Amino acid sequence: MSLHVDVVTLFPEMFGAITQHGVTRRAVELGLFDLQTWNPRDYAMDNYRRVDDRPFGGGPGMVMIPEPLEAALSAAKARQRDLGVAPHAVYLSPQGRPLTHAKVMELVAEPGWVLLCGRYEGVDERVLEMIATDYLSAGDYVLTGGELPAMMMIDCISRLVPGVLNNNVSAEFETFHDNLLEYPQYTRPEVFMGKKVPDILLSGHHANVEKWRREQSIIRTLQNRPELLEDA
Ligand code: 9D3
Repeated sequence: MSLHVDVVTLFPEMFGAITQHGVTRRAVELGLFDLQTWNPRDYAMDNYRRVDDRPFGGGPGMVMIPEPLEAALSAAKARQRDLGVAPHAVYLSPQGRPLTHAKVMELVAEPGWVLLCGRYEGVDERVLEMIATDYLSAGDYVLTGGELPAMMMIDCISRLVPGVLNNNVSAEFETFHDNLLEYPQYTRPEVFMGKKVPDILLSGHHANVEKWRREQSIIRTLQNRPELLEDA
């Protein structure tokens, strides 16, 4: 299993943040996931390489014009088809549904997607009607574009691809399904600046350790995310 991601973006260099670092970089090196970017600017029609224009009807800011976007998206979809993937196009937008763990599980079942990152005030609606099959948001706060949400999405999906992480992720699915936050972690030294590791973790009593961790998870969830317990 390997994941094919094509990203349409005016800022392709930003994606080095995931392809050049850490677990995601290793996944690329192992051939477990590949990422290609397509810049609408390279498909601009005029001498100024223009990709934006003023919105019809007035209003602040600029809108991404349809022609270069459509051309970049078609190139991205063509690569997906060449790889034998039925293209599935996601527009990252504050108007989309917020990305959740459940949605990530749905997405990781797909062999690939095309991600469209908007800039300026947004994208000409006609391109979205023609191409976008899904609209996803990173949450209810305002960013300057879709690139960081796209990278968040790629990051959290790629770590679920078998072989990307060394440990067994299926166990991890279950803990998230419990709707509980994680328990606190400690490592050496046993005493750091006068602060000691909880005795129970040094006791070697596995059942007590498990009980303590579960209690800590519940306490943290009650304190920081009580709404998770209502869902459970
Ligand atoms: C006139 C209102 N516009 C500015 C406040 C709307 C607007 C346009 C473009 C707001 C944000 C953006 C750029 N954001 C994204 O492209 C984006 C985003 C986000 O801002 N928050 C959470 N998830 C996402 S996914 C894409």
